[in-house]
Amino acid sequence: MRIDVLTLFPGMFNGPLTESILARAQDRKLLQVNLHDLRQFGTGKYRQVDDSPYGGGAGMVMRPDVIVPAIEKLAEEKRGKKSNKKEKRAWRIYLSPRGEKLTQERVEKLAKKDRLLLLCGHYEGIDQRICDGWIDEEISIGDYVLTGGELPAMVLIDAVARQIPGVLGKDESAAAESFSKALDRKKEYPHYTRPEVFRGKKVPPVLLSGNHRKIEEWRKDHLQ
Ligand code: 4GT
Repeated sequence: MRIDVLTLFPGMFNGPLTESILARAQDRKLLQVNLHDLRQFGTGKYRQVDDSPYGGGAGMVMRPDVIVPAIEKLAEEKRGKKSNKKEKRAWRIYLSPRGEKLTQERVEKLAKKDRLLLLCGHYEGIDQRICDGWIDEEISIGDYVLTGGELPAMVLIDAVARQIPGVLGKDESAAAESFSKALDRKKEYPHYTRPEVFRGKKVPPVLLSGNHRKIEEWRKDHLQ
């Protein structure tokens, strides 16, 4: 899958994208994330991307004449540089607290797309005309307000990437499967690992017994 991100702060993505499973997914070409600095599309000497709101009020609003050409440049259908294969248009998402809630169901739908374009807002947000004409879906990661759409975009990338076949290793997939079944029931059994005794607190003995039927039973009885 190819994901293009439009943001004023591309540097924010480096942590999450360069560690662990997301780094490995990119190395293996299962996931390609392209970060684009919105500042490059800014207007005038100072590459301005935002302006004060019509009608007055606090804060700044990101300008449509900056954002829309950027979306058009990145999301359009085009022929690949090397092959002649036509790339499909990207599914364009604006991360916003007013969007539809990001659920596992929505994540699984998004994971089936070939390309995503994620637009991250800052300040007071973006001019409404951008949403009305050039965005396919507005998504929120929860009912709280953040300083920008970057963290929500990273959450979305992480959740979608782990649905791409091959991104999780065999053990990770097995663990993930039991976790997502547990998520369906909104329940999970308690997990324990070494050491057997930690500051006087023991691991439940049944888990050390090797009796898989009993372990299964214990786990069923301790869903929380
Ligand atoms: C929260 C969310 C989000 C923000 C969320 C535009 C300016 C939006 C700041 C941005 N806050 N974006 N996507 N809950 N803030 O998903």
